[in-house]
Amino acid sequence: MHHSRPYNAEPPPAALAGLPITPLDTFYGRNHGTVPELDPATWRLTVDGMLDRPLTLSLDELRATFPERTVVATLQCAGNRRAGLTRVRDIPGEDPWGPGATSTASWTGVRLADVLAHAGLRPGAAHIAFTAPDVNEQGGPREPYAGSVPTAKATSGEVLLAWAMNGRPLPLVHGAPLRVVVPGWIGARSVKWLERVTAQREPSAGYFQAVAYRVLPPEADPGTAGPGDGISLGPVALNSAILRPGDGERLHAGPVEVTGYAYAGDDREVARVDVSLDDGRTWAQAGLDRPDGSWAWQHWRLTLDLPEGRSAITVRAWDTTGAAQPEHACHLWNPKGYANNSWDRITVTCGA
Ligand code: MTE
Ligand code: MO
Repeated sequence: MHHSRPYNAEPPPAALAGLPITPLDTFYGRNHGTVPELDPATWRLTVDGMLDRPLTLSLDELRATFPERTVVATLQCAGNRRAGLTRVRDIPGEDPWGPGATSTASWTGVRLADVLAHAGLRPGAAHIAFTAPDVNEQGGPREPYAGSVPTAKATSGEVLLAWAMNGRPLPLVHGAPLRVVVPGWIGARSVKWLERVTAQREPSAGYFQAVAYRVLPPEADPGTAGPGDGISLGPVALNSAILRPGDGERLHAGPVEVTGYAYAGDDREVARVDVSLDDGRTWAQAGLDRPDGSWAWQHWRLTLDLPEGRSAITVRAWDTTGAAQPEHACHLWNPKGYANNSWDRITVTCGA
């Protein structure tokens, strides 16, 4: 748990280990304001902007009008593994999340593509913006949560407006009655408690699109950053982490199974995962789960013969474009602490 107000909760790494689908009571929670309690009976979704036929839909109408789809997708916060950046240099005002700001669920809803096609997207509508009623309480303006994705992503088949998670009604903290799920993109774009979808020329002007969730240059002061500063984050960077054993754990020398996840965002997939016992001079290839569709993390495992004393265990992944993770967090440090995808490293101590 990072905070109860707003509610921000990170599962311990071991709770995520080995499970392709994260149980609902384990899935991480990331909120910038107070969870709003919307009444599903009076709630309506407004679809407006550059459309031929703007829509207002109840949840029943949405479900009756469009075919139901289920997608298994990982959500990953851009602040996942920020703690590794904080160890390089302090990041005031942002929580030091470990490797558990990511989880995977099977999401059921309708395709945003189908809703937009029904509403008749007009030429020039290059971005689809999402708006929710919860108000930011974590620095920056006190304004409702908003974000957007380019229309090319919004109209790809994998982007859902979801009302169910792991076959159960969407829990309130995860966005009931309806949330956006943007597979392969940073979690911030998967807007919860969705009230409005707007087709527009420009990206959302909301704080979490225009100012936050952007990679500022190291010397920038995040307190004075303005709209459009830095690099906007979209697709998730290739990443991997060790989930078991735990960092600092005491074990018996001999064979020990090491497991974790690897995840390549958007249209890339994880191609290989390697583990090193000598800080990256030599590597052994881990066994990798087959992908469950292309929107979910893959778990990996390798049995290592650990000697007595201290061992450092390092992991890195490669993706299907041949790119590998960068070695050190110091090369990635940025003032808001986003997108740390450097090699993950733990140390364990083995007794006889
Ligand atoms: N949607 C709203 N309305 N308000 C929020 O604070 N947080 C975003 C996104 N959607 C947020 C939101 C962020 S930063 C992430 S990482 C994901 O939701 C987290 O989703 P989860 O809490 O279901 O894990
Ligand atoms: Mo996030």
